[in-house]
Amino acid sequence: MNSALLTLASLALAGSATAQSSIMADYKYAWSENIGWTNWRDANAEASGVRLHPRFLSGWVWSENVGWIHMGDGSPADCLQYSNATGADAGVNILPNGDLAGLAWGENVGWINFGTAATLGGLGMQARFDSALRRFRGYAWGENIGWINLEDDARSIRATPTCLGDVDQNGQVNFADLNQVLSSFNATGPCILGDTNGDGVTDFADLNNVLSFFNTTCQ
Ligand SMILES: [Ca+2]
Ligand SMILES: [Ca+2]
Ligand SMILES: [Ca+2]
Repeated sequence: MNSALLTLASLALAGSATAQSSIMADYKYAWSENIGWTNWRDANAEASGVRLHPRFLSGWVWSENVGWIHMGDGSPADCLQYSNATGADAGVNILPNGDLAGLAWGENVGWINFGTAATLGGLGMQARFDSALRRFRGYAWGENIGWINLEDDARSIRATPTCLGDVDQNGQVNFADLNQVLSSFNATGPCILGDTNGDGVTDFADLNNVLSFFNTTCQ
């Protein structure tokens, strides 16, 4: 194989490892009463499907009936969570208790609200991520499409375990990630590369994330 081809092949491999959907192949569909099935994994051959970050989601959901739904661009303006104050910084966040919050954008159906705790929290049916079961639950609401059901046990959306130590998101936890944590150790504030859990500080919790996932190949 000539070197140009080899370079292309390794670039393609690196690309797929960098941004692969974290939704499980057997648990990738959710149902909406008005738009039918939505697929959370397969956008762009899984490279652009929904991805779970410690405190937010990113990627694209495909609906056969209404097209693309964008969960967020993976880069909140403050590096911590989407503000949802402007369309450019909109997306779905994960709150500390697992409840989802914020807005997804459907190219043909407008805003979809994942922050349903105020409406459905009393019933325990708010849209949320159950980190023990690794599955989404509850209901999201779109003004134009009604409910999206994440609660159906037969057809649930589940995520592979998050590889928290992969600071540079290249699909491997290795010395490069360890180095990022050590070189930003004790730094506080947004946009710190070594902050693996997105809590605004690089500390022992982040070091522990790298060490406990060390040499792991991530999803
Ligand atoms: Ca952004
Ligand atoms: Ca890495
Ligand atoms: Ca941290």
